[in-house]
This record gives sequence, structure tokens and C-alpha cells, in this order.
Amino acid sequence: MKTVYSEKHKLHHAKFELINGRMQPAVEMPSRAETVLERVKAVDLGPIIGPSAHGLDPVLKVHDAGFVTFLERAWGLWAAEGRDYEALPLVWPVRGLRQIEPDYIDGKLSYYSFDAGTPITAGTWAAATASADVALTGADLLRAGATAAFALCRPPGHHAAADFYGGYCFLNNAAIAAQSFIDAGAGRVAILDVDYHHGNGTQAIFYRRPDVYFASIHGDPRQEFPFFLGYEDETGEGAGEGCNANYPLVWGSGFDAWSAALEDACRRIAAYGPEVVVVSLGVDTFEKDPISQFKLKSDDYLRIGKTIAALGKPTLFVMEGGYAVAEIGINAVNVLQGFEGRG
Ligand code: OKP
Ligand code: ZN
Repeated sequence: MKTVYSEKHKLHHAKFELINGRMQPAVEMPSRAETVLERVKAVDLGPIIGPSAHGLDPVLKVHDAGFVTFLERAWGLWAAEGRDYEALPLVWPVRGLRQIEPDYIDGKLSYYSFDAGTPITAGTWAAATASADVALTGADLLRAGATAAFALCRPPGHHAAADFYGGYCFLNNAAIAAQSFIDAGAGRVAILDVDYHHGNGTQAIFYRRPDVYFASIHGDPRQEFPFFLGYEDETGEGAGEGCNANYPLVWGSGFDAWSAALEDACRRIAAYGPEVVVVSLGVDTFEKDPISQFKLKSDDYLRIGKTIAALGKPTLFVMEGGYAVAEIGINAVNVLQGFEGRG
């Protein structure tokens, strides 16, 4: 299958992030995408192409205009205050506080974010829009008849909702790609999120809609980030009732529990009958991931790909998380090779 990749991801390079109460070197770093690209080349997965520019229209089908404008301007407003270091929020409009966008940049960062672990840098907007273009170009390949494509997105996207960023995510690449299939005439799209963290942004974007099914296997929100979404009783709402499936798993879960969840998610997706499947491909379920608590091994990713292939649908893989940089290439590309019949 073809891989879509843009060098522009390197423009987003945060030095630090707040992890467990301390500023520490960021784990979401450029070498992640570079390592995956190296593996794509090493196994000859297929041609590597650059993204084509799609503009903001497909982004604005998923994200609110005020939020997109904020992302575009945030670094400029921050830098105008004389700050030459990464932008972070400090306060959030929780229960009882007013939901009004402040004028001052510090207030805007708070209004449009949900965590303090996602620095905005000078190149964040350029990298995030390039990442969305990578996903949209992957979707174009499927529309042109490919059975599968790999959008090597960075920064990731699945925590970003219609009007907030967080969890290393700014624009929701998988949601933007899924929406592009709907806008091109697809009646039903399924998103399968196998990243270790719940795809709260993707779920929220499609929660009330019957045309996009969302299934996610992830660390239980009782224990794990993003903490406030991803429970099993979230099944969709209104016209979207029955079109959302969450599989929260306890810390320490290995491939037995994980693959049982995957089998069930795939059964539901098959019953839903989508025309196309978008996979939010995170490999932070790996046993050596530095910020995660599942126990998957490198060979398990081949079987994940094989199980996804059994759905028999055109499939767009969209890169999300995975922070064990030494093995991220092997693990991510194992899914793609398993899909193509290796292992
Ligand atoms: C993004 B993706 C570690 C801090 C966690 C946020 C994690 C975002 C993951 N205790 N910070 O889903 O891989
Ligand atoms: Zn993750």
C-alpha cells in the first residue's frame, strides 16, 4: 500500500511537556514519524507520496471556525507577548464557570484546550494542517480505488474535538478523513480506534450521528488519560444511538483481553456495514511504551492487521500515538503488513 508523508511534521517539536507534575522532555517527538517512515522503506511497503493541499474547507466540516482561527493565530498572539517558549494553558472553564472566549491569549489557550500536556510552538499550525492534508490525501487514494492506504500523520489527532485541542492533538485527522468520505457520497463510515488512549475527540464529533460508527479499545478512563470519556455505557445519542462502542481495559491488559475486544469491535463494525473503515492507528499499547500500561508484543500487531483485513473493506490507516520510538516503526508497519497478509 502507499504511504502519505509530509516533512512538515518536524515543524512541531515541543521541548517539554507536563508529565506527572513535572516538565519533562516531550515524548511526542519528530523521530516517531521518521522511525515509522524508515520502517516503511525497509520492508518495501510501497511508494511514499507527499500530501496535496486540501485547504481548510474539509477541516471546517469537522472543527468550529472559532477554534480553527484560534489555532492559526495562537503562536502569533503568544509571541507578541514577548514569549519565545512553548504556549501552555493554566486554567479551564469547568463546572460553574462561564464558557466565553477571552480576548487575551492565556484565556484563549484555556478556552480551547483540555490539558496542559500539549504545547503550541511556532510551527504547530503548519504541522497540524500538513497532518490533516496527509490524512485527506490518504482518503483520496481510497476514493481512486486503492484497497488501503497509510496516512503517516504527525501530530496525531484523535483527542481533538470540534472546538478543543489536547493530548498532543490539534486537528482530528481521522475525523477529517472520515467526514471527507461522507462528503464524497459514502453513506456509512466506521472508525476503529486502536490507540491506547480513548479517542475522545473523534467520539464527540460523531456521537449524535448515524453515518459514522466509532469503536475504541483503550485504557479504562477510571485510570487513564483522557479520564473523562471512554466508558462502556457511551453508545451514542439521538440519531447516533447504537453507533458508538467503547472497550475500556484495565492497566496491565495483554493481547488476550485486547484481541477479544478487537474481535467484538470488528463484529459490530461488520454488522454496521460501512463502505470504508478508518483506523486510528496508535501503537502505544506496546509493552515497552513509556506512558502506557498495556502489554502487547511486536508480533501481536501483525494479527491486528490480519483481523482488520478480515472486515474486507477499503481501509485508511491514520497514525496516532506510540512513544516507544525504537519499536514504533516495527509495530506500526506490522499492522500494515498483517493487513496485507504477512505473518
Ligand atoms: C496521545 B495519543 C502521561 C501523560 C499523558 C497525554 C497523553 C496523550 C496521548 N501520564 N499525556 O492518544 O497517543
Ligand atoms: Zn495514545
